[in-house]
Amino acid sequence: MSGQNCILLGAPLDSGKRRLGCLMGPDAYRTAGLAGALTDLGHSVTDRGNVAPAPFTPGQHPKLHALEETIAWTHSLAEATQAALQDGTPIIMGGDHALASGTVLGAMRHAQAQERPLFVLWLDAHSDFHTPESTDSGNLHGTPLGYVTGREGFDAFPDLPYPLPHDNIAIIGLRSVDAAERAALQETTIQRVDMREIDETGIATPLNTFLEKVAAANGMLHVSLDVDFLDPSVAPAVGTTVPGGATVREGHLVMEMLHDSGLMTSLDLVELNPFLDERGRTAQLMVDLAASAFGRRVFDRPTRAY
Ligand code: 5AB
Ligand code: MN
Ligand code: MN
Ligand code: MN
Repeated sequence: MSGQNCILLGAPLDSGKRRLGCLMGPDAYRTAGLAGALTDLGHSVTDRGNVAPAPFTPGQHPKLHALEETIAWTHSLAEATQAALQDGTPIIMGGDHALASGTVLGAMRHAQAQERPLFVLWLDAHSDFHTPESTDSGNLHGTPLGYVTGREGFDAFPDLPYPLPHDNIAIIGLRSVDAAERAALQETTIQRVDMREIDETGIATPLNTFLEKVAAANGMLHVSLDVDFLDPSVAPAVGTTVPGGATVREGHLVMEMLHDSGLMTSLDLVELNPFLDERGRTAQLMVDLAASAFGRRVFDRPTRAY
């Protein structure tokens, strides 16, 4: 597979939590050479610049941080993602993970118009399955999977075209799940892959299980890569560090397998906080991982048929 039409969208959204810095993410990816890495692999790349939130009036909510702003971003990012999917493969340069409420919504609308099911692969230390009621922190970057699956309490957000089916979701890299999220997740068929399972079976086994399901359904696949999926020793530029994360090679293997599968139709790069980085190393690692997802490899090998 070569010659995809990669569409870069900057999403300098910083409203999903209180610590600032993710708004610098899009420019860090540009500085680290994301576009050049993709053109070197034979893809065409268009940077559509940064998306802006829809107009909003900030309010005061007793618990939720920046609710109105996050909803405004959800509207604009859904539209930008859906439009980009009509022209190629969107790569959303975040921004914190609250942006995925918008990007997944846009991908759901696009998939529905194509009469294809949408699948979501969530690479993250956290499950991001809270509702506005269940979150203790009030930080909406912990809620996007709750929103897109149609959990209660998101009435002020854009209406979903349909709730994303639990069967269409895998979360890989889990090691920090709040009690309320765990209770809710255990009632679902979401494929939940924690670090222990990765230690015991390797990361390829559960990923193959999921990719086989996507392929069998002729699905579209949105991938949401949170920096904290990776171990903080190799990816320090993130506000929510959790030890015991994926290694550099586990990250690359996931991306290489995604490339070989030919299934990925859109990609979020989220939670990079360049203010916390060390000489750009996290931004560079994220660019290198994206390159693996678009075909960078040491040697060609026979690709597995899904
Ligand atoms: B991230 C926590 N569960 O709700 C919460 O980084 C963390 O997008 C959420 O995965 C982390 O605040 C959100 C404690
Ligand atoms: Mn996340
Ligand atoms: Mn996370
Ligand atoms: Mn975070």
